[in-house]
This record gives sequence, structure tokens and C-alpha cells, in this order.
Amino acid sequence: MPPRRKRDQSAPEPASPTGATSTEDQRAQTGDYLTTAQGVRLPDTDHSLKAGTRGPTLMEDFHLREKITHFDHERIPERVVHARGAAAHGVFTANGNAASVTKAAFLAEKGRETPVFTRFSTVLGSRGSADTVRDVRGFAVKFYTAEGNFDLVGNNMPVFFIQDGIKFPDIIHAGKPHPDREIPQAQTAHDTFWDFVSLHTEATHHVMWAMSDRGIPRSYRTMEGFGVHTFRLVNADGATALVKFHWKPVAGIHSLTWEEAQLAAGMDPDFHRRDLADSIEAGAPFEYDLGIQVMSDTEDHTFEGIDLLDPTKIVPEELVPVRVIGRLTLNRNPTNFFAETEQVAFHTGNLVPGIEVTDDPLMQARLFSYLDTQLTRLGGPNFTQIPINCPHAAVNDNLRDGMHQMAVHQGLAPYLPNSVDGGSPQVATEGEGAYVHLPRRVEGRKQRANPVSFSDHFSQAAMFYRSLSPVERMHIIQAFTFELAKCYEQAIRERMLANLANIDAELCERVAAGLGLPAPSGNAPQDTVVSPALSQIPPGPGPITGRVIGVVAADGADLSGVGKLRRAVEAKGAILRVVAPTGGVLKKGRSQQTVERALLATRSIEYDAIVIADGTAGLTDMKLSVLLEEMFRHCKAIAAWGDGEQVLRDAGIDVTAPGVVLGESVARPFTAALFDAVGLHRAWDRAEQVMASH
Ligand code: HDE
Repeated sequence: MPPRRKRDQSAPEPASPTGATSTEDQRAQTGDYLTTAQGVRLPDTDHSLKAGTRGPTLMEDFHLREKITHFDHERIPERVVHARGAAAHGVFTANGNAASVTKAAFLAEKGRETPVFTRFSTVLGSRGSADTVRDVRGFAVKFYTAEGNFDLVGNNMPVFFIQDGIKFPDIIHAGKPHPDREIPQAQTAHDTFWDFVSLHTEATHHVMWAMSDRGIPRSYRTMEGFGVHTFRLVNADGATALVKFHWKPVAGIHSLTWEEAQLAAGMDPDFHRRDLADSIEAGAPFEYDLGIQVMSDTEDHTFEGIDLLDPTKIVPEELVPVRVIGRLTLNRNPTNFFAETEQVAFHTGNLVPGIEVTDDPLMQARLFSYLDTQLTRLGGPNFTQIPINCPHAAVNDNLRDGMHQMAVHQGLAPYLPNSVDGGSPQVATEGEGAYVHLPRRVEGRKQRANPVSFSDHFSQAAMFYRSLSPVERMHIIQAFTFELAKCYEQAIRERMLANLANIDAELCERVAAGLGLPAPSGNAPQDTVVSPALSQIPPGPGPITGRVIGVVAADGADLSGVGKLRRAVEAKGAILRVVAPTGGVLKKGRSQQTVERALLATRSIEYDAIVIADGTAGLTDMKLSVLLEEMFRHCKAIAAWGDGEQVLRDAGIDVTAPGVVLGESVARPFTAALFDAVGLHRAWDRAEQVMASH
């Protein structure tokens, strides 16, 4: 009987472009017999073919050579930027609100569902670097639309370091590890980065975002995404509008503290990746609303004085509100990291009718780069045939041959016009769905120069800073102080302080004080209009989906209360973890609870809130004190019911501080107050008390 053919060993099927599914009988490890790549069954894969048991290995051992050769070539070059990433499959559902501005059906048609693959990433670190480093996050979405693939390759910050793509190698060379020793990994806290950005003031606005809490998101679930550039949308009547794309996380925007981010980089370098995969597996999808800011398509591409072609500028949401046009739900983990997450190839030039690019010089350079980079990374021009990159729309191109060609093309005439193959395939008209570039007059004198409007580098940086709450501003001051303190060159610090003085005098003074340097005076903008939408602090408690609540218990604790808490937490889509002095199972009467985290194997970064169960009074453990002290210092929710309060007092926690919830039992008022505290993300009112005591 011929061996059963396994799907993962066959050529990709065009009908299943997103690749493998995870049903049992398709697993690679379920075939009948181990074979070579040629299908020859093998009797032994542990011993190479040798002359005797101690003799040299024989050249004729085709299995050894094939196994080792393949292994030697398992790696492909990592992405030159955004090498570290994690991804998920999902669906985008349009709500019909975009119909007036675009003819792209996947955005315009109410209720239309489009499969997507989304990859999140950090920018500077290598593939194996930590998730929680201070960095920009990539937010790249591939929409497998019926009209072809559309890729929205965005970031979690709405502006960029450079205005012209020709400088991209400069900013990246400056941010990457130093070329002599290849350190530091995945960070901007070093001389070359600050050397470049202090000399290159157009980076100032983006640097402010990178030094803010946005640079250290709590989860991919709780960060915004932005298309950054201005796009041009075209509706069914041919009318155009300029738009900016926004992803708004349904779970709210929330970040780590810098200390947590640093701890997580050591305790769990896979912090974000694990959170994405675990949540999806637990049935708690990641959700984001897609929104657009719509501006008129004017000749000068400006809106209220803001140059829409300048990627260092935003349009404040108070000026142009974000119109929600659909929802993204990420609900399926990849089956194979390499096949999907590593091989997915995003390209800003993957556009569908109804969506056009603009003349933003940063975007224009990207249109070249994303196709080009795959030739090295994926080894040739046929990477669109890799299952994760295959469109769902029918593909009928005349592209032929090349490295790793998977298709067995039939016919004789891969050229047009032809008569040999009946003149097929034919080009389409606009009415038949062709991507027809909107006719637009383009003229200008050939020159290497920016428009004058690009030279304002400070006013929006000041607007960003002054729009934030005091605690968010304090975090920015601390971030600048940390990063500049890591530089060796005094001249770089001084130059950067001079730039900060041109943003905000108080910002400059406080960073200078932290560095022990005099604060230079500058020319900071006056009377800045603020944009409250830029602050991450929620106006009230939001959802707690996917958040992690730890409950500390020990032998003799109120385990039925723990059970009640678990049910209440899970009903909110959050996760409960039982924490105890040792692993194993806790028992009391007929109740029992499996310990999910022994104190020795956990740290505060794993929890959004910690609760102490009744019946634990007297529990003293150094690790527990550290856990509670960190939770308190990071302004996270802390709660206790019954005599659990005593454990808090014994650990020196001020039980009257904001964000500390006490109760007699696990009753509704207790859980409601706890969930509200988690839904507020942090008890920032505690921050001053924390600062004062340190
Ligand atoms: Fe990228 N960028 N980029 N970039 N970028 C890449 O493409 C590039 C820029 C972004 O998860 C590369 O396939 C240039 C802005 C994301 O696979 C490369 C310029 C924004 C990802 C590349 C920019 C981004 C990339 C590396 C200046 C936010 C990860 C591997 C002109 C709007 C996509 C690859 C993924 C990846 C070039 C600027 C976002 C080399 C030349 C601005 C999210 O092609």
C-alpha cells in the first residue's frame, strides 16, 4: 500500500492560502513511517552508517547527509528590522461606515468578513530578543480580500523618526547594536542612537512617543496601531479623501512600568508572545476597532496647517474624530511559527481598488523596500506562493520560473499579447475590478529637498508631552534620564538636553536634574493646544478581558472563596492563577485548588492584580513580600478578603492606599471593586505616595 500522503509534505493548495490547520490527522508526526525527503522508508535514524561500530562514517550514508544538510539550512535571514515578532490569524468585519469613502468592498460592505493574518513585532532586537524592551511595536495586518491582498503595515505609534525613506538605513544603523561589539541588544539606551536623534531633530516627536509608556505596552491586546502615513481612499463615484488609519484596542490602552518591562525581559522574554498565544488558546481573542480620520483631498495636502505628507505629524483626534469602520478579531494561533509568522511577507504596495498611497516620501521608499527585502529573506521571487502569502483571490499572472517555483504552469504563452493561448489571460477594466491608478497630475522640479512645512520639529512633540497626565509625563522624564545616563559621551547628553529645552522647559530641567547637568534654555513652543486623546489613562474602568489576577492561598485557606473568585474572574474573560508557597494541590474540606504558580517561580510582572485569600494569615515568605511590594510600587490592584488583610499588613502594605480592595468574603461588592481597579489599569493616585517613600 502506498504511504498516506501528508498535507504538510504536499505542494500548497491554492484553496487554503493561509496554510495548515491543526486537526489531528494532518500533524506532521502522524504519518505511517519515517522516510527520507525522497519517500524512502528508514530503518534507523539514530546511528550513522559506519565501517564497524567504531569506524569512520561512510560517504554513502544518504540519510545522514540529507538530515544534516537540511538542518544546516533551516535558518533564513531574520528581518533586518522587526525581526522579533508573534502573529495570529483572525477576521476583519466591516460595519459599513466606510462605504462613503472607499469602494474597497472589504472595508465598505456592512457585515463583510475578511480573513486576516496579523504580526506584531519589536523593531530593533534580533529574533531571540526580549518582548518587553523599550521600542516601537510593529502592527502589520494582511487582509486576504476577495480583490487581492491588502497589507496595512503599521506601528503602535502614529509618527516616525524620519520624513524621507532615504534616511531609514541611518536611523536603523544608529539604533542597532554598535558594530564593534554588537551591544546593546534591542535598545535605544546607547550612544549611537542618541547621537543620531540629537543631531537629527525631525526624530524629536517620535522620540517622545518612544520614551512614553507607548514604548512598553502591557500586551499586544492593549496597544493602539496606526497606519502612520496618509492614504488616499477612492469611493465608487471616483471621489477621493485623505485618511489616516487607526487601530483602537477594545481592551483599552495600557502599558507596563519601566521596571516591570526590565524584570519581564529576564523573567519571561516571551511575555507578549506568550500572552497572545495563551489568550487565544483560552478563547479570549484580541480585538481592535479599525478607524479612519477623513480629511479632504486638497491640492496642498494639508489640514488646518498640518502637512498630511509629513509622517512626523499627527492630526489630533479632537480636530478630526476617528470614525470606526470595522472590527479585527484575532482568534487563531499559527500552527507553525516558521511557516507562517516567519515567512509572512508584508508589502506596503499590496493595495486593492479603493485604496491608494500618497506622495509621503517615507511611504514612497517603503513601496520599494518591502518587495526587495523578501528576495534575500525568502530566497527568490516566488514567495507569494508560500501558503501564508497566497491571496484568496484567484491568481492568474504571467510570472514564471525562478527559485522555488511551486506551480506547474500549463500552456505555452506566458506573455501578452498572445494568440497561442487564445489571448488569455485578458486585462480587466475598472468595472471588472482592475486596480486603476487614479489619474493625477504630477509635476515638479527634480531636486533633493523637503517642503518648508517639514521643518517644524518641535510643536507636536510639545503638544504630545503637554497632553499627558502628570504620571505619564513623569515616566517620560524617567525614560529620558535612564537612556541618556546610559550614554558615555557627555556631548550627546548635552545636545539632547538642548533639544528637550525646545520642547518643554520643565521636561528639560527635570531630565537635566536627573543627569546632574545644568539645564540649557531653549525655545519651547508657547500656548500649545493639547489633545487629551493622546493620554492613555482611561476615564473610567474598562474591560478586563485577558488580564491576569493572582490569588495567594495556602493550606487552610478559604478554597471555596477561591473557586468563587475563579468563576467571577473567568466570567469577565480574565484569568485566575493560584499562587502558593509550593506547587501541588491545596485542600480544605471538600474543596481543592491546584497551585498554578509556586512563589519561587513567579514574579509580580505576571499579574494585573493580586488577591490574598482568607485563611492565609501568618503566611510570611520573602518572595511574597517582594511580590506585594512590587505590586504596590507598580500601582497595581491589591486585594484581600477575611484575614488575608493581615498578610498585607505584615508585608508593610498600606491597606488604605488607592487601589487596595478589602472585603469580608468573595461577594459581589468585593469582586466588583477588584474588577474596577483592574479596569482602571493602575491606581495612579498611589504614584505620589510611592515616589515619596523611595
Ligand atoms: Fe518597515 N520594513 N520600513 N516601517 N516595517 C520592514 O520588511 C522599511 C516603516 C514595519 O511583521 C522590512 O519584510 C523602510 C514605517 C513593520 O513582517 C523592510 C522604511 C513603518 C514591519 C522595511 C520603513 C514600518 C516592517 C523588514 C522607511 C510604520 C514588520 C522585513 C522608508 C508605518 C512587518 C520586511 C512584519 C518591516 C523597510 C519604515 C512598519 C526592510 C525602508 C514608517 C510593522 O522592508
